[in-house]
Amino acid sequence: MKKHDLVKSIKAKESMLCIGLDTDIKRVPAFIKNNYDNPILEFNKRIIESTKNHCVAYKFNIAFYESMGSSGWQALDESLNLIPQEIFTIADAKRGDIGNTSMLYARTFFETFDFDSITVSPYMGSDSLEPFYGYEDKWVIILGLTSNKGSFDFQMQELSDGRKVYQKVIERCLDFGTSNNTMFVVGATKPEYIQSIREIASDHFFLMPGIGKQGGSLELSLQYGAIDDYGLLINSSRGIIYASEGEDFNEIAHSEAMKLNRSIAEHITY
Ligand code: NUP
Repeated sequence: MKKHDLVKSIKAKESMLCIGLDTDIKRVPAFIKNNYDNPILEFNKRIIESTKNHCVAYKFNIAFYESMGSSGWQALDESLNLIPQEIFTIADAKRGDIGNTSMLYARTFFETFDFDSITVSPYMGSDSLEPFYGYEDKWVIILGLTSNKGSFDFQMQELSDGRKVYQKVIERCLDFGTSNNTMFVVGATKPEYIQSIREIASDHFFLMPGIGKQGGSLELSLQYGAIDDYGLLINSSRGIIYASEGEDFNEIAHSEAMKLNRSIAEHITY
């Protein structure tokens, strides 16, 4: 997908919402688990059907699928095929390895599965990221400053020149791609640092997880992160897909998505 198509879709739908399909078999309602061959697929099918008009992206956290073995991979493949073309898709796989192995990760998520983007870990450096850039209209989403508390262990460490590790990483990663094919993961749990990332990556999209269960601030994240072309995909996974664990889970997911869109629109002009 091209950047202007993503921006157009945000404007048309008045939504920056990315719904996380972190579909955990343990949280799939019993009536689905007991009645369908592939409950993960059926759960996703209902969530996608009820929310597709109210979000601009779906993020599949790959761990939830690979943990299920072959039925998980099948659910991933078939769920992906249910997503309308104009919705941006993310393989949240957090990959990265020596070049020839990264090439296979890229092939997995860009060819075997036709995702628009993949999340990658920059820890192994330039040659581990380059293979992901070999695809037209595909995006590389680099872990910038993550939402978890462990981000203080390495990402927040100060270097001898006064910069933090995450700042150096993001700055260096600007050399690998452009704002037309690169995004950064920036956690909504650390809004006070978002401004410093905007100073480095002024027109890149940020994929922003961490609102809801992780306690991130939607308001401050939008205040510091949003730009003229929006520049943000706000992710919510559990807060939408598990808002109800009853038979109405898809209807409640629909209303939670609408609610989140309204909360975002209080701070954004489309
Ligand atoms: O820094 C990150 N934080 C984070 O939560 C990077 C991520 N990719 N994620 C993912 O976003 C996490 O793995 C999960 O899939 C989603 C957040 O889910 P939730 O807290 O909205 O349920």
